Amino acid sequence: MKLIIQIPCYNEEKTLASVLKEIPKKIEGISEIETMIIDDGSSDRTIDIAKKHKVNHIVKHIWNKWLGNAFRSWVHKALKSWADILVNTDGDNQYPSKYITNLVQPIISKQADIVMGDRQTATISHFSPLKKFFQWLWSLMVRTLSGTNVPDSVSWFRAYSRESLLKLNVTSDFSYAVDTLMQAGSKKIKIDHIYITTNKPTRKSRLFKNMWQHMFKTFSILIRVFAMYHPMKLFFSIAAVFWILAIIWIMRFLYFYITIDGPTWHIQSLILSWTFLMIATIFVALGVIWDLISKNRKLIEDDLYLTKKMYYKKKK
Ligand SMILES: Nc1nc2c(ncn2[C@@H]2O[C@H](COP(=O)(O)OP(=O)(O)OP(=O)(O)O)[C@@H](O)[C@H]2O)c(=O)[nH]1
Ligand SMILES: [Mg+2]
Repeated sequence: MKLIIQIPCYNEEKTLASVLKEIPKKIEGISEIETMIIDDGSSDRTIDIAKKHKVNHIVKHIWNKWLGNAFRSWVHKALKSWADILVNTDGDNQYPSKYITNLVQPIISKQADIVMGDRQTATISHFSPLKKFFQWLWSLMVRTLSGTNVPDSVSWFRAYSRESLLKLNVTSDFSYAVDTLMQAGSKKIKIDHIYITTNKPTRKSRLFKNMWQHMFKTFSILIRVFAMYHPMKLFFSIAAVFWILAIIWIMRFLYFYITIDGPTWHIQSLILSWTFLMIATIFVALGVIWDLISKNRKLIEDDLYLTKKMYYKKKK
């Protein structure tokens, strides 16, 4: 079995060497271990450091294309290089590389197709209580919407089987963290997790300026991907809210109509109720249309899976 350990790099000259040095040289059940970096338009010496440490695959984006696009590049390279397992870790040395050995075990033993490193965020001393709360809330939301049981949904420390890489089609540009989990849930790709600890922070996040930006960007991806795979659930839930509002206002109108005023007054309630009903109908229609589009997407993805299987097949 061949394992490729991939490190996305955006100006990581200071920490890349320490990540590379700690990567395990041998893992039971793995016959080959190779390393890969995706340099996403770095302006520092990231590439020189990678070359100095004999990284096997160096992919260079000449300008910064963000992590979602980088994901597509490294999956393509890994599949082309016959990787059976792909591991992702961070270039800032956030995740101790010693855990890679445990991370790949469920894939080697065919117990799972994706394995996540659970940082146990509630125990991280440098996280503020607010950050811990939001990390917990966020993971709960991702778990609920994706139908998975991942405890730490934004952990970048992950292992993927070749099969899962063939099935995942990331379309978000900014990040792949949520996209991959939502797809794994709806495509019934088995996810497992192991407990890990993290190293002390070496710098601030390059991906997000602050927690709010993180929440906003990833939430918009979450909703879009959820709509892609579960359009009926999303649009019918929104329609239900407007149905309830319509019912409340029509009841108000009827109450006054029957008990007090007769037909002349409270006509505004009737108009409001009618408006809510029309909005609800629009959302139902959107749900049906989006559902048809999503069915087509499923067929296209099935086709893509077979095409990728042929394209990335080992030549004898
Ligand atoms: N391809 C690519 N990688 C990036 C980009 N920005 C950051 N990275 C890399 O993605 C990994 C995660 O970025 P970090 O800045 O550590 O962000 P984070 O891990 O979410 O934040 P912390 O938890 O604070 O470390 C690192 O290896 C970065 O070098 C980018 O624009 N493109
Ligand atoms: Mg990091």
